[in-house]
Amino acid sequence: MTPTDSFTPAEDFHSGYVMLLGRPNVGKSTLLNAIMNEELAIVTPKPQTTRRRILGIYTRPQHQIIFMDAPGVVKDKRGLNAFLAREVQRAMDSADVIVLIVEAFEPAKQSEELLLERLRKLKQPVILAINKVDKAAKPTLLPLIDDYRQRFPFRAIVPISARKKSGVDGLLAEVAAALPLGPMFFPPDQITDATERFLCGEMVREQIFLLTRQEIPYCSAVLVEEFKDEDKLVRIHADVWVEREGHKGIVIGQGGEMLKRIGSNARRKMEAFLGKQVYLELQVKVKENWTRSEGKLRQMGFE
Ligand SMILES: Nc1nc2c(ncn2[C@@H]2O[C@H](COP(=O)(O)OP(=O)(O)OP(=O)(O)O)[C@@H](O)[C@H]2O)c(=O)[nH]1
Ligand SMILES: [Mg+2]
Repeated sequence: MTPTDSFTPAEDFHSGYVMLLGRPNVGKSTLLNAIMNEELAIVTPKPQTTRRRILGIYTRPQHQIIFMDAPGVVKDKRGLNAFLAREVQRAMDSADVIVLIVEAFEPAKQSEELLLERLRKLKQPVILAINKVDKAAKPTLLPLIDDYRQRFPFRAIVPISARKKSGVDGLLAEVAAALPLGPMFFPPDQITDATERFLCGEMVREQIFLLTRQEIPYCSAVLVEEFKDEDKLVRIHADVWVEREGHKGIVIGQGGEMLKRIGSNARRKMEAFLGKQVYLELQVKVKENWTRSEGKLRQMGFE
């Protein structure tokens, strides 16, 4: 059944917030999308793609699982990274269950050990999802599972491939079994807390991540200034903020070529998502060193 079918919630309904936790690039957002069967969160090959936590609300007659996709955990805690760390902490604080995601083709690293140390201080059950098994050599998987089992009392360990959507049902079953009894927090047909406006801004940022290089993705932010749903058309104006004049030139590109590509790719995704024609206008603006200034970060909504 689909979540929009009407149903009567079970008497022993379970619900709760489940955080997807892990280093950057391990596949948290890919997993959220695989679970929801929707492209909710943007996914790119570059680390630190996700900046704000978004919810994926998975409702079935037995339970409502509210997944939180959050930024990856990084050591540096300055500027924009301080905001990312706060987003991680806020999600952790509100989680009933934590799913720690690691990569199957790498042995546990120092950075994971630091995460485990943090988790040892918490009371919530922790489930380990070993992701990207499609990329790992099979014989390495069992020793890796053993290694993690010895490091931490995981409630369950589930190998998955978020990209190939394998193992995801098994993970869902483990998560559902760890949920407390609880009410339906959101209407059954609501799948996220993110607005269309925010998601369209993310689609622009996704293209910046995919099409530009070096520091550009990390010093760019997209703010949707206008989102007008007219009869047959959605009119969207977004500002792309960068840190320096030089960055502005790169994002615009020769003869405006780069900005045109970013815009037309993002617009196509928006049209598929909104099911309507989109008129998209992008403007590139400079805010000197915004990723390093507390005041400017606040002005841009990174609080
Ligand atoms: N081979 C393989 N690649 C995967 C899998 N899951 C995710 N990826 C890839 O890993 C990269 C990062 O995926 P994301 O979902 O953006 O990772 P994330 O953990 O959300 O990253 P941040 O938001 O930067 O913290 C992308 O190129 C994905 O396509 C998987 O199961 N197998
Ligand atoms: Mg992500």
